[in-house]
Amino acid sequence: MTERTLVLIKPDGVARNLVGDIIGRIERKGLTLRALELKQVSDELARGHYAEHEGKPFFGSLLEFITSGPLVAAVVEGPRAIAAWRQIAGGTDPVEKAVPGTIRGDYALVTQENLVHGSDSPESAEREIALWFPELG
Ligand code: RTP
Ligand code: MG
Repeated sequence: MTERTLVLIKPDGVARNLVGDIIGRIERKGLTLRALELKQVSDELARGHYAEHEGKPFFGSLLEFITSGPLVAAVVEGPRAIAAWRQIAGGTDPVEKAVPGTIRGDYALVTQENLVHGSDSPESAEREIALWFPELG
């Protein structure tokens, strides 16, 4: 079943010049780019994107991090795209959960600066794509 998912290459990934590597992994897996944009995120968009984490102890630093510099936002499409992209990304904690061979497992050390984001369900994907790329709706 063809799905769409929202991909973010977070500010740490852009600052570390990992955009080409990360996009390459998406393309080599066989997933297709449907939208791609370099963007400085506003506090409002960051709050909307991470609404599910409001009230958690790391919420403030998460907002600060995601707005700290330009990021890359993309819509990626393919069979089981949501799970496929989360598999390529690796688990949230880049040492305890992400395994070598994944983006986080290969390139990240701390949980906040874990380089990438992917929608975690079809409902999240629909909400996030509408938020980041309203023109695709
Ligand atoms: P994402 O939403 O970015 O794809 O990551 P995820 O599903 O793997 O993780 P999630 O639980 O949704 O958390 C969102 C982002 O918040 C930061 N975080 N920090 N300090 C902490 O304990 C903590 N927990 C989460 C990470 O940047 C995580 O990707
Ligand atoms: Mg998440």
